[in-house]
Amino acid sequence: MSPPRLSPATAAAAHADVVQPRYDRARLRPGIVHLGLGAFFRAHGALYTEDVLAPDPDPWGIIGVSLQRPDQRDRLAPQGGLYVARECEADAPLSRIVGSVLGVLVAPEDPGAVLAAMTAPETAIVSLTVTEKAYCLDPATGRLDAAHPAIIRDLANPLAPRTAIGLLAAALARRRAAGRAPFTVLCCDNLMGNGRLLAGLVQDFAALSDDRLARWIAGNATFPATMVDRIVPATTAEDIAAVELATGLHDAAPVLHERFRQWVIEDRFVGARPPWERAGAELVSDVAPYEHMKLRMLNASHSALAYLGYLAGHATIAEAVADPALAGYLRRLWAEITPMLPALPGVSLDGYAETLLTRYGNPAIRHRTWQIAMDGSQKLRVRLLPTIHERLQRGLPVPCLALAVAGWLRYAGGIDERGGAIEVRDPLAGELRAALEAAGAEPAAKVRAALGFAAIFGAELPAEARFVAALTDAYAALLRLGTRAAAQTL
Ligand code: CS2
Repeated sequence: MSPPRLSPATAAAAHADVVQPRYDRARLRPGIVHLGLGAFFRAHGALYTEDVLAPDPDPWGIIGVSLQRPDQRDRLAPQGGLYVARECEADAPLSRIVGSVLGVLVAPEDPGAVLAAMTAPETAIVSLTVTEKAYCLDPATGRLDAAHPAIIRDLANPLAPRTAIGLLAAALARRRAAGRAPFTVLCCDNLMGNGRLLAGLVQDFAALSDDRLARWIAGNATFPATMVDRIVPATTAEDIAAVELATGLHDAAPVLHERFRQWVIEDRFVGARPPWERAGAELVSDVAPYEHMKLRMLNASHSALAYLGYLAGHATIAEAVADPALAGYLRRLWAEITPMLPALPGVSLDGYAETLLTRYGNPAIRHRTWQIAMDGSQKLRVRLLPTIHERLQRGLPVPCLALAVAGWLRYAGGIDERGGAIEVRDPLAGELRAALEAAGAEPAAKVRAALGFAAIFGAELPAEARFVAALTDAYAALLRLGTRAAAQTL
């Protein structure tokens, strides 16, 4: 017989070692609206919040918003918003039932309901994890891409916006019209200077229809920067079965995550906020050095391992770092990155790198290289290219960084080392592949074709002969030697 579905009525029947919410869910008030209710937020922000919810009436329940599809709502609604978060560590796996998400709205189905939730007087924070491409950013300027089709659509439909930027601007406009204070906008995506970046995008959007609104947002709302970290692979059917076995309940939307977590938040809120520091969040005045460290060490090496690991035939990050050729490369890659990072008092970058190796090697976390390889056109310029730029400015070589970019280039071509097709997921996948095919077989021509994508590489790096040469060498080595040998040689 299959076990009962997780819901408020069945939660108490979970196995005795499953951690239950320690507060009265009926007394939670929704103070946070979260845009982009994916696995990451449910295993990170929602858990920090879960950890600080008090037994008394608590104003920090969360309304989740899906910006595209109804799937997440369809899975969570029959469970009354409850889901299992399972910490996957070989020594002591731990399952808990999470109650901080009170409900899920689907923006394309009912944008009015989303705007109403964002405009409600009790909503003090709107947080976001919507992935890099959802910011509709013009990479050349760091400002809004006003020609983006989704932005054009939202500008023409002010009552029914669908992008995160359009929703934020519309909700802030409503709050202003109602004489309410704005909310704090908490960007939790892997973008450098994410708070300031998002503030600019929302102001740009507002200015396209109402200059005074743009000024009001600039003067009244706050957009703290954050650095978020926890490894949370996409949930699979096997994960659902494992959680069922571990808890005795069927959950259609569990999340699996590592034990490690980090959340560094710029302490700049319009109004109240949950006492997240009680759960270990670091509230600081300057997040930038933490962002640099995390984006340029963790996310950069993740992307490098995703492309090179995939090409070398490794399905997961754990498999990739178990390959001595790639583990050795990883250490040399970090050795190119760390000298470019700002110092962080009390933090050893070598120690950070060692922790990353242990985290990546966790066999209980099946983080697919294919998953991390997604949207490379959006990720390279945040994770890898700034370090390359800075090293070249100081006259330093970039062989390992260039190999990571070459791995992306090989991957974007859509054919793996054994001639099999790669399912490339990227907003520029079609254009990139066409340009690479048209360039012919010569490495130098392929590199030239890729560097023609100014949205990825900008104008300066493609004009930098040392970068072009390093990338061409690395790409040629991948073709000539294969990925593992190229990673060992460079
Ligand atoms: C990963 C990140 O998918 C990716 O691109 O690099 O999601 C990474 O797992 C997180 O940023 C870790 O905090």
